[in-house]
Amino acid sequence: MQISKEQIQLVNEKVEAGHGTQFNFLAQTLDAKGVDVNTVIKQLADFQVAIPSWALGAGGTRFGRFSYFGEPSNLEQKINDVGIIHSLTQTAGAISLHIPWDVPEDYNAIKELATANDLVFDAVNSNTFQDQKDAKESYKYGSLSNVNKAVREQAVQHNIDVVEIGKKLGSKSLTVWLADGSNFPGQNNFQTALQHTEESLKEIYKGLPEDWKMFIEYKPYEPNFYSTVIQDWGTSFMLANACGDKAYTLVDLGHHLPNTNIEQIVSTLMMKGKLGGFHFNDSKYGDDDSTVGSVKPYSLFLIFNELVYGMKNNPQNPYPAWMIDASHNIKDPLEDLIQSLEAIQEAYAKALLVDQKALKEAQLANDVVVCQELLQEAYRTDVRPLLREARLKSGGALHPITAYRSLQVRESLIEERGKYAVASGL
Ligand code: RM4
Ligand code: MN
Ligand code: MN
Repeated sequence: MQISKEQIQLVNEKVEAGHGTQFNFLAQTLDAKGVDVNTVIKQLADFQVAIPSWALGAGGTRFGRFSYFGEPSNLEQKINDVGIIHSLTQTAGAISLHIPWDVPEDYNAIKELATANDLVFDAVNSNTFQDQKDAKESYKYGSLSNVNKAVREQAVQHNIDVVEIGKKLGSKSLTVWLADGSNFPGQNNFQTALQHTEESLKEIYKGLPEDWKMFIEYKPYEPNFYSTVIQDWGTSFMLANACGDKAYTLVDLGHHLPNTNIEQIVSTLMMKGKLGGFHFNDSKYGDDDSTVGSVKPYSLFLIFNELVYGMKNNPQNPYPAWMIDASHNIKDPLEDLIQSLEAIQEAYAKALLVDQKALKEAQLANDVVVCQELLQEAYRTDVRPLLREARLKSGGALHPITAYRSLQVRESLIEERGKYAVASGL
């Protein structure tokens, strides 16, 4: 199923008048404060976030999985799902593939389908955390860090194969997330594991095309219970530096221990020109549990404040690759992704409203109270009319969730694909 511009227009017409009043009021208020509203709207419209091919089905836990029905069971259908989200939000203009979950069969057909859905291919992700059916070696005791050279070589080769797949699709980056670590004290020699990982990453790096980037993701726990080889941003940063200029750290919001100051990590990495990729999600306890901004929206805003600062002041840092990395246990994945996109745009818009000049002055004067006032002034602004205006201008829906429901998207997908179609992935 595809959603046409006309369908969206019809749904928008019903609520357009109300939007106009709200938008004009906000635009006047911001204008009086010296905000260039048109520039903010353009920045919002330009901000595109990739959707991972593995987030379109219901997620689960080791205890169970509850389908939302009509899930996409092949890559074509996954691209269609992202196309639906993009047509409603105009914010999800890219898809990120996980290999081997989503290896294209017919590359030209897949590329054409993506173009028809107004999508490009973002980073390709390798998978050395699961054993594949005909694989010679097992990753049970690690992949790039394994004590066994043959296992490391297989894992390196897999990453190089993933790059080859990405090249055919027009991707320009490889994301490496390693599950490597140990389950019991004494199981691994930490130094050997890190040494092997560095050597393996350097081998992969050698196979990276000139105009590509390699993103190294970190995570403190899971699936191993005792130690993780790339446990934190410092380890990732160190490995990226060891590899070279095309290697970067990737920050996934769900990959931090409680109370970690993620905004400070973002700031440091951007200053050093090493923040390459970014995975959005929110969490209370663990990894990729919740909708972006659903638990800690103020933290998300503070993180965006640093991202906005870095994008303006750190030309040494490339424009980061944005992706949602979330799992949807009980919600319709498409609705959840739409909510996440809204939260991302909201935090971004609020960060764009921070009066950076006044903030700097207050910081130099050590006026702590004014510093906080300035951040909270921006945070407390209801920016949703700006988001709606940006969507309206780009041909998206004023209210994507309402439109999704009134167009009966899930019902059509169930009809098309059958109730029990299941998506590949985790
Ligand atoms: C990991 C990590 C990676 C993702 C896998 C599926 O926790 O966030 O980015 O590829 O999950
Ligand atoms: Mn991630
Ligand atoms: Mn994760």
